[in-house]
Amino acid sequence: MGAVGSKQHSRVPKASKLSDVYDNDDSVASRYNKLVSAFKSQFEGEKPKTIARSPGRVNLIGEHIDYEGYSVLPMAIGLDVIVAVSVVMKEEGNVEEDEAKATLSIANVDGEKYTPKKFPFDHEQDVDVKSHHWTNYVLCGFKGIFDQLKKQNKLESVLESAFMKRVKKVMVMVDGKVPLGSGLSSSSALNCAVTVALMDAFELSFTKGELSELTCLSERYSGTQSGGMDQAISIMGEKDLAKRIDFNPIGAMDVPLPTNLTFLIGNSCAVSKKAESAHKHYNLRVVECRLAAILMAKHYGEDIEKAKTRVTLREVADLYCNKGDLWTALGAVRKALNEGSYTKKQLEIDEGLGDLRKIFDCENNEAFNVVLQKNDTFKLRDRARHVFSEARRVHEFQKICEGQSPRYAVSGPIYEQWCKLIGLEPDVGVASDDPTKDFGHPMYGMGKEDALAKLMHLSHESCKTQYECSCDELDELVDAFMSAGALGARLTGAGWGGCVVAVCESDIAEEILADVRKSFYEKRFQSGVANIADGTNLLFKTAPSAGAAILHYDDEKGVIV
Ligand code: NG1
Repeated sequence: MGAVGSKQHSRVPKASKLSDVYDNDDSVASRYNKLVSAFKSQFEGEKPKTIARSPGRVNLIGEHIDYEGYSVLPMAIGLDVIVAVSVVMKEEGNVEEDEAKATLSIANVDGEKYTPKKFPFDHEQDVDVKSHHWTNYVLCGFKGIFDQLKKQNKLESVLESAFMKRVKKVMVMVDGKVPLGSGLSSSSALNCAVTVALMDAFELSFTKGELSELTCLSERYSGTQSGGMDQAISIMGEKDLAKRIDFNPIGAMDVPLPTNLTFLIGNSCAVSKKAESAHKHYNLRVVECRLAAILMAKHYGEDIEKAKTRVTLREVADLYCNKGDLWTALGAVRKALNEGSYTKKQLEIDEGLGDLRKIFDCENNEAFNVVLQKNDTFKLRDRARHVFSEARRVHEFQKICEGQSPRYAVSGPIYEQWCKLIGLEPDVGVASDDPTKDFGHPMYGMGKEDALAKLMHLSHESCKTQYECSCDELDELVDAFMSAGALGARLTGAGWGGCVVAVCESDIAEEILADVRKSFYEKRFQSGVANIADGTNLLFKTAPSAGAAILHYDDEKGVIV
C-alpha cells in the first residue's frame, strides 16, 4: 500500500537552529547546553560531533495492529530524546592504537538513575536481554545500522573503509524526556535518536523509510517483537499533522486533525514494564495473533504446512476475505476460531499444528521460546476480532478527519439491537456474507467530533475486553476524563499501564485537566503513588510535533543559534 503524501523517501532534516524543531521555549536551549557539558565532562573534554533528537508518540487509534500489518494513526509529541555523539579516530602510524580494540561508551545526563556502560565497538555483539539495562536500546540502534548496511550489500565496503578502520572510540550521551513505561514510546525515541545520531556521525545516510524499518527490526534485539509504528512516527512525524502509518512497504500519510479539538494525555501511574512482562503480555499477543492467522488459513482449506507459514492476520484476510474486506474477515473469525481459549495440546494435536516451538522457530527466537514455555492457553478469537475491528476503526477515523461524513458504525443503538437479534457482539461489525450486511449505519448523521470520539471509545472497549491489554488504573483514568467532559478517551500504546489519550473541544481543555487532576491525581499525590513535582509530565495537552532531526553542532556558537 503506497501512501500519498508519504515522506519515506526523504532524509532526516538537518536543523540549524532549535526553533526549526521546537516551539519557542527557553528551557530547550539550556537542555542542549546541559547535554553538551555532560558530554564534555563524561568524555574528558571531547566535543560532540553530531546531535540528534527523536520524539515519543501518542497513538490516536489503531492499537496492537501494526504487527498484524494494518495501518495505525499516531502523532509525534513534543517530548523527545536527544543524543550527542562523537567519534575519536586512531592516530595514524600509532602501532599500539592500531592494535587496540575500538570501544562504544554510553552515558546519560542523569547518570545516577541511568548508569553508564562501555561496550566493544562490535556490531555482532548480543544485547543482554536478561539485564534490562537502558543502554540495551542504544545497542539496538548501533546494531541496526550495520544490519541495514548488510541488507544493502554495503557492509563489507563500509567496514573496510578508511573511516571505520580508524575508529578508536565512539561516545554517546543521552538525555530523555519521554516518561518511561508510559505508552509514549520512550524506547523507540531512544533507539531512533541514537540511530540517527550514529548514522550521521558515521557519515552514512539512510532515507526516513529505511530508518523506520531498520529501527523497527533493531528494537527486536531488546526482546519485544515490536510492530513498527513507534519508530516510523518518531522518524516521520511532522508538526501539525497526525499520520496514517502503513506497513509493507512503510509509508506515512498526512492526516489533518480537526482544529477545534484538543488531545490530552494522562499517565495512569501504572508503569508498564514492557521488556520484563513481554512473555505474558506483548509477545504473547503476537503469538496468539499468528496462531489465529494459521487457523484461519486452515479454515479456508489451506494445506496445514502452508497454513503454518502464515504470519499475520492481514496476510490471511487479504487472500481469503474478499481481498481484505474487514467485515468479511470479522465474519470469518466467528466461523474459524473457537470462543474462549485453546490449550497448547488442542492446537498441537486436535488442530494438527504439531510442535508449536517449530512454528515459532524457538531455537533461534528466545522471545517466542519464553512465551511458549510460560503459557499454556491462547485466546485466538477475541484477539483476531480486536485486530480486524480496530483496523476498521482506523480507516473510519482517517476518513472522518479527511472530511467524509461518518458512515459505517461499529456500534450504536439500532446496530446493537440488531446485533442482539442475530447473536453478534456489538463492536464486532457485520460479516459481508451476511444477507443483512447493509443494515443500519448508526454513525450516519453524527457530528465529526462525536464520531471520532466514539471510535476512540470503542477502541478502548475492544482493547479492554477483546485484547485484554488495559488495567484498572487505565480504565479509571478513561472514566475520569469522560466524567470531566472529554468527548472520548482510550489507552494509548501497548497498555497494561502507561497513558490514556483523550479528546475534547479545545475551549474546555483546561477545565478538563483541572478536573482530572482533582479526581484522579490528587489521591495519588497524597498516597505517594505519583510525585506532585512530575505533575506537568503526568497530565498535559499535546499537539502533533516534528519528527527526528539532526542538529547542527558548532562548538564556537553551540548548537543553539
Ligand atoms: P509501546 O507503547 O511503545 O509499548 C508497543 C509497540 C508498537 C505497537 C503498540 C501497540 C514497540 C516498540 N512498540 O508500543 O509497535 O504494537 O505497542 O499498539 O514494541
